[in-house]
Amino acid sequence: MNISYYLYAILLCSGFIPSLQAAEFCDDAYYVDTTLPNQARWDMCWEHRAREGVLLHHIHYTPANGTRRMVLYQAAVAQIHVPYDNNSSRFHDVTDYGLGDKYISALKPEECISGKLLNYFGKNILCQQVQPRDDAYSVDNERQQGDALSLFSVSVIGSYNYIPEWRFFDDGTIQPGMGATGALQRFGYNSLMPHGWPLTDYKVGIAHLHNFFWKLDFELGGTPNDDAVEEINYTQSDGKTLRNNTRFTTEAARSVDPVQLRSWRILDTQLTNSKNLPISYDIQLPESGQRDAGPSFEPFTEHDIYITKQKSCELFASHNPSTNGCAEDLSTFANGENIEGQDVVVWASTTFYHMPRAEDAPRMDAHWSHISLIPRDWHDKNPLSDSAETAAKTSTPPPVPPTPPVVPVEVVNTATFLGKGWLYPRHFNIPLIMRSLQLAWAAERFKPFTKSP
Ligand SMILES: [Ca+2]
Ligand SMILES: [Ca+2]
Ligand SMILES: [Ca+2]
Ligand SMILES: [Cu+2]
Repeated sequence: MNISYYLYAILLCSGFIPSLQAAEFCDDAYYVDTTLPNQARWDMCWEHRAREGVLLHHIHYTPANGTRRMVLYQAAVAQIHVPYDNNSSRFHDVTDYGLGDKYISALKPEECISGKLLNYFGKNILCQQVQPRDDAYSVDNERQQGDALSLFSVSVIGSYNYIPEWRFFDDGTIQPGMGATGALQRFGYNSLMPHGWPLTDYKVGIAHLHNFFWKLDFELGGTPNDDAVEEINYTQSDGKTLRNNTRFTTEAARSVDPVQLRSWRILDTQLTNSKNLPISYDIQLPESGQRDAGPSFEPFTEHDIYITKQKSCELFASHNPSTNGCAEDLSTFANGENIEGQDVVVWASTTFYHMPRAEDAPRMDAHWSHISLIPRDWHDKNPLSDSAETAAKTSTPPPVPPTPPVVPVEVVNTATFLGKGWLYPRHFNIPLIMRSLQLAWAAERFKPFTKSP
């Protein structure tokens, strides 16, 4: 043992040198370990694959001053499906080309400002950055800046540059995203006008969908066989909104429902926070304004989210290698198997409908699609706030707002308008009436209340 080792050991014991946590699940070169400015920490391993491009595994989150727990065992892009409106091409970019190997770009330092480039066999393919993510919260005079760890790569497939990005927020939120930029891929003559948009004389940009799929193999708390998935719907009755959670016992294929405010969550049936509520993650598909339920020969497009029992050969949402009897796509992965006490996988998707426009040339803007994974009861309270429970602040109610001036409402004969096809008398100042009601309600609500002895 030489003298420098002694010196290092003394410094380490005395706390002068931070102890570097060695990667448990991969070589140090493929280990990402980031502590964000407010002390929340994310650590995980990454791997390069020809089809998925960069795949992440053993994803752990440690809240500021909290417990380190695994969230996802593995997470990857599972397909980019691009059917064109004139049915001329229906690309399955991840399986039929790939996000990795020759399709993954070498990133330059200027593409990864203030970040760190991670390399795979001498090629810098992944950018690791810490980025501000706007306010974590802003209450009274207290403002907390939020930050996120971002990991992105770039893959060039045809004329498109895809940017798979994973953002890990300091509050535990995970936002898988996909940017699409580069240039338009397909054009046609004027006869294709119904399937696209005129760009120049005799040239029509053909419209298409980008269906993005992710395979999310959650493993909450590092235990795979005790995670369960619920669907949450809300129904309305007499002005009241009622919540209804339904737990899946078998594999499921489900779709967004904006009317029922539908979302899903994965929860651990054993681990709870200090309030005895199961630790969980909400799964939200908020960009549901565009959907693709394609032709019958693409049954995997029928639904937006699939819950399946983990199978190592089920890798891609479509064009999955069906050798050795493996199923071909999501519609057959979800074949009714029991998922109670099993290792479950969530396949989530979102769609971007791309109608070309003049602005798409000569350089197409990066259009982004996201899904959101948000902690629910993972913590005991907002992990970024040191404030005591908020109850204390409600002891002093805010001042009662001044009574709004009375504005005469002009009543007109509805029949006049009904005759012209109007459904309500438009001379009513609806916003003003709403505002008056709102103020009256607020005045009532914030009256100091007295507790009965
Ligand atoms: Ca678990
Ligand atoms: Ca199955
Ligand atoms: Ca799992
Ligand atoms: Cu496009």
